[in-house]
Amino acid sequence: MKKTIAGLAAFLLLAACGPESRTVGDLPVITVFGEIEAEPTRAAMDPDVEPLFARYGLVFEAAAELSWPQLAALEQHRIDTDYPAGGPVRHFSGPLLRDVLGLVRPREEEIVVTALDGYQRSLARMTLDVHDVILAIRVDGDPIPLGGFGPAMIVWPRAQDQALTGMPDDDWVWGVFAIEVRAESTSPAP
Ligand SMILES: Nc1nc2c(c(=O)[nH]1)N[C@H]1C(S)=C(S)[C@@H](COP(=O)(O)O)O[C@H]1N2
Ligand SMILES: [Mo]
Repeated sequence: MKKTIAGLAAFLLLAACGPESRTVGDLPVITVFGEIEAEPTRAAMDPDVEPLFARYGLVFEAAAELSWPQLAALEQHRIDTDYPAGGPVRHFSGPLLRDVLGLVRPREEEIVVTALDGYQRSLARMTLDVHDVILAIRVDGDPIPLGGFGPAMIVWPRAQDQALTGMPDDDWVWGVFAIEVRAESTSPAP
């Protein structure tokens, strides 16, 4: 009898941890969509229940989601740098942005990063190969909360990489929650 109950408990535990269930710790923090090779982990954007994606025009048929632990499992890099520019030096850490993209295997050369407040920047993947840009998930050692720079922030090694000396803060995007991979947009004819 004891064995049966133990067996049942084990079965229920397994069932609860099946692929359909998620714990808070596995909650996706970054949704990557567009021209990626990775197996999708979710279906199409649903405007009825995903108002933030809808508001910012982030429409997709499928996407790969990345959780905080997945980002933390990649090799972590630390960047000590001023932010905002000329302000206090903070200690940011997280995976290289190119390693994050490595998880989803981009097929195209441009990424468009969208933040919780709708701020959006596009970056060439080549730039991320040349400079050790990170997707910071910790600042001064602590996970970055929502309402602060979280869930993740693009941080550049401007104090370490001479080519970045004096760069402005425009491409330092905090509150990153979505990344689209797409073909590089050609500039409009003059
Ligand atoms: N999510 C988000 N990130 C952002 C911005 C923003 O408006 N939203 N502004 C950028 C710019 S242009 C600068 S100068 C710095 C600081 O912007 P802030 O002073 O408006 O926060 O953050 C950068 N990252
Ligand atoms: Mo700015």
